[in-house]
Amino acid sequence: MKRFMFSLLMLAISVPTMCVSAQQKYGAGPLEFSSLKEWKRVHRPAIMDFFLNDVYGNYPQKQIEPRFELLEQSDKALGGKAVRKQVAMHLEGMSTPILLLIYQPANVKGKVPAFVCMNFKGNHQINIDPEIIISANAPTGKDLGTDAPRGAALSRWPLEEIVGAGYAVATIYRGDVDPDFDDNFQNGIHPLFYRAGQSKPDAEQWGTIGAWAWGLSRVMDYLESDKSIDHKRVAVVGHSRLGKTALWAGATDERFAVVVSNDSGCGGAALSIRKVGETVAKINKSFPHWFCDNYNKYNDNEEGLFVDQQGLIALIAPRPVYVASATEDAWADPEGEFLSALYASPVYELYGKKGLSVSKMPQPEQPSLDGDVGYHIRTGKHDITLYDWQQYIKFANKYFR
Ligand code: GTR
Repeated sequence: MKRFMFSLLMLAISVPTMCVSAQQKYGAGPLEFSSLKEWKRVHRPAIMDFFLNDVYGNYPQKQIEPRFELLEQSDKALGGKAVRKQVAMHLEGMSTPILLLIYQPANVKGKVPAFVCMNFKGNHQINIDPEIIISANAPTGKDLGTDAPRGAALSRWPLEEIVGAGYAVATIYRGDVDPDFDDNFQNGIHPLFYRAGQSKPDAEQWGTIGAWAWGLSRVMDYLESDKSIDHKRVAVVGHSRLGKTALWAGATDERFAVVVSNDSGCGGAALSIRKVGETVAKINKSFPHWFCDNYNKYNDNEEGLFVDQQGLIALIAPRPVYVASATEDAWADPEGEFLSALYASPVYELYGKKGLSVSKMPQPEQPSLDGDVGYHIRTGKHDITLYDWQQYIKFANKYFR
């Protein structure tokens, strides 16, 4: 009897520490736990559930597998330095395919690693290459686009540098997966997954960021099928809203071996609790389609968040993650981005990895590349530049070369 009472007592003591009730919160501080086992068994699932149910929304249960059609291939791209491939990813029920554009180093033996990165305005804006097929969904404007002519985003896509470093670049246009405006989820991929009678996602179902992340996973499906690419050495990179997307894709799809967030800000790497620059209420007002409806619970209520965005970074552990900021990007709260990386670091250490190697925000152009959590702040505006890419290549090289 005594023994029974003792066991009951032990149970009463141990249970509250081992399961996380809805009232308990991790908040916005460092994520420190006593063991890897506890992280994996208790905290990681609780944090994942929170991001699924209350932030980006759950992915649908229904599986749709794309059919891949190679539309075009040339080994004379980028002045002969690259092989270009263009693949249509057809989804049953969608009238237009997701167009995948790949540049990979020419004349190499063996499989190459890759950066997967979604683009803002259509594949044709990443380079002046006249062979890039323009998506039916892309904003082309008059004469191939006042809005996004060929090469409009050239500075964001230093292809020669990336391909020259031995990497493939694989990109899709966000609008091929889901348009970036509030259309009540009538266009894009959401309707493909509705149950009979459903006309928009439920409060805990995915918004547009979730859909974009799903699209990045379909790119990974393609890469797994391409024998010239090493699908075990794939980094997912994204800038700004697509940086939020890269983090979410990295958290939910463990096939991405390295994850990079460039100036991802609110709803990305930045801690929400600080309310510096963009806030949860502001982002939900301007972009009501990005997150799931439940995320509105945290408008002007950041204290109510079960865990802050450091939890998102921790979900990527033990895979290497890199967070980057820019000095003139106050809207994205550089310090909040840095602190998330720092506060997720203890989880990396539980895996025997090295977290961020600095505990104070570094000076501009002083990248912190030693740890498995990397960080830099660059001088300048909200953008993704050659300097940013050079750090991502160095960081990826640590794992892929
Ligand atoms: C801004 C938005 C940010 C960021 C940015 C972008 O308007 O407030 O969250 O995502 O757009 O994607 O460039």
